[in-house]
Formats: sequence, C-alpha cells, structure tokens
Amino acid sequence: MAEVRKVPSNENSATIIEILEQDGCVVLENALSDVELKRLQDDIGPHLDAIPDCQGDFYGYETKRLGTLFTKSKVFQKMAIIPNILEVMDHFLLKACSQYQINLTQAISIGPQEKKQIMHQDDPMFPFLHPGYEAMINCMWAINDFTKENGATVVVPGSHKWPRSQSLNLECEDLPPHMVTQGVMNKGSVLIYLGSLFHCGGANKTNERRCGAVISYCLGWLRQAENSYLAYSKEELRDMPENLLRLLGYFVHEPNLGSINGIDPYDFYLNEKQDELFTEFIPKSAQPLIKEYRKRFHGEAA
Ligand SMILES: O=C(O)CCC(=O)C(=O)O
Ligand SMILES: [Fe+2]
Repeated sequence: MAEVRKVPSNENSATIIEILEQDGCVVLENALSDVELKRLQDDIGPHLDAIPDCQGDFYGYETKRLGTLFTKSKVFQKMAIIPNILEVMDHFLLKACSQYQINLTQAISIGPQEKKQIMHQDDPMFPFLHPGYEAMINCMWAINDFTKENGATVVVPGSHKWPRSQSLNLECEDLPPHMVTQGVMNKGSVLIYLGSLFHCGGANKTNERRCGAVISYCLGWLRQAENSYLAYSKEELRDMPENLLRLLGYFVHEPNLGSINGIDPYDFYLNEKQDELFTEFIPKSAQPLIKEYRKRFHGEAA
C-alpha cells in the first residue's frame, strides 16, 4: 500500500532527502509550536473569511485561495526559512541553479462538499522538460488537521520517477487504490512534495474547511508564480529577515539575472544604493578564463 512516510520535524535533512528521492513526498510532523500555530490560525482566519471561493475547474468552486502570505502572518516568514527544510531545498534545487527562490505562497482552504481536484504535477507551470533535476518543490503546511475525509492532499508516491508524458491525463484518475494515498497529518505538520510528483487536493466530505498553506520554492532563474516584487511594499520588506528577502528574489542569479544597472536588487532597492558604478556579475568559475583572455589578447597583468 502506498504511504506517505512521516518523520519528526527536526529530522536531519539527509534522511528527509533520502525519503524524497525514493517517494517524492514526506511529512515532517509537528513543525510548529502550539503558540505559533494558534497565532497563524488567528492571523490568517480573518483574511480567509473575507475572501470568496475561487471559480475554476482546476482551483475549485468551494475552495478559497489566498496569496502574499508573508504579511498575513509573521509565522509564515519563519516557516519559509526553517534550516532543515532549506537544506532539503539546497540539495534538490542547487543542482540546477546558484540560488533558489520562493515560487509562491498560497493558503488553500477547501470548503465542505468540494470535489477532488484533477491529478496533476505542479512543475509544468514552467514549460520545459528538465530530466535529472527538480524545478520546484512545495511545502504544504497543515493549518488544521489534514484527514482522509476533509481533503488531505492526494499523492502518488514514486510518481516523480515516471517517464514524463502529459502532466494532465485522465489515466491518473484510475490508478489502482494501492498506489494512491493522502498526506494525512496533524495541524502544524508539513507535507513536502517534489514538483514532479502527481498529486491533487482531496475531496472534502466533512462540514468543516480543510486549511493548508503552500510555500513553494523554485530554481532561481525561473519566473516566480507569485510576483514577489509587487506583492510586498518596501515598508513590509524592511520588516523581513535578509535571508527571506533574498529568497523572495532580491538577489542576482549568476551570471547576471535580476540585476539593475549592474547592482544587486537588494542593494538597489533596500539599501538605496543607486549611484554606484555599473558592476559586472561574472560567475566565479568563469573569472579565471576571462582574466586569461585579457592577459593573452590584450596584454593585461593577471
Ligand atoms: O490543496 C491541496 O491539497 C493541493 C492543491 C494543489 O495541488 C494545487 O492547487 O495545485
Ligand atoms: Fe498542485
């Protein structure tokens, strides 16, 4: 029978990585304290109450979705930079980029009577094939308990290893039951799943909402699903830790993606360093060759 393996939230990253390599998904249990969880629920509740359900065949008609979470609750800021989770991201995403970033933040509150979503992979949001590495990884945080009945995320462990074909296909709706399971977990736990894993939001057969929040990470040279440059004002950004700001996209991806006038966007925008010389960004690995070129062909000293 398919299962989502569960480890304590402070499990070392090597074990978490091993499970993700094998299964494509894992639950870290009870990663938030009671105080943090209560604060998160209190912070986010009014925002979710205030918004209407989505209207879409993929997003659902009884499901609320809410973005720009880092200013909805400070607890989300902490959740995005938990060390062993970032080590997992380092392992998978630094295979194919020099720095990764937050792809999106999205609370997903599945209401009573919501139908199961279509099975899908998330990574086709980036329209290219990338065998050998992941383009994105999602962390689905349980804000209340995720149960079979209330729509815990449905997953197909191991499906990240399947040959790439159509991400959306109806064959995945008819998989034998032993291949499919759900990310059942206590509130405060987090389901990590690779962007290449087949999964979907479950049907909610209860009278309560199932509330989760996705913090998604992707390669640093991709376009982010949530436009983090427009999502937060400068005042809001000034209130966030530097490593989160970098993750939001205020960095230069080697060799020079995201710079402005040759300046790192973090310095340009947040340190107001705007009158500097146009600086170049050359990856360290390329520097010796370029120096050698200048020496050999222009006679410059090394
Ligand atoms: O809500 C969930 O459990 C998963 C939702 C999902 O996979 C999506 O909207 O892409
Ligand atoms: Fe999804």
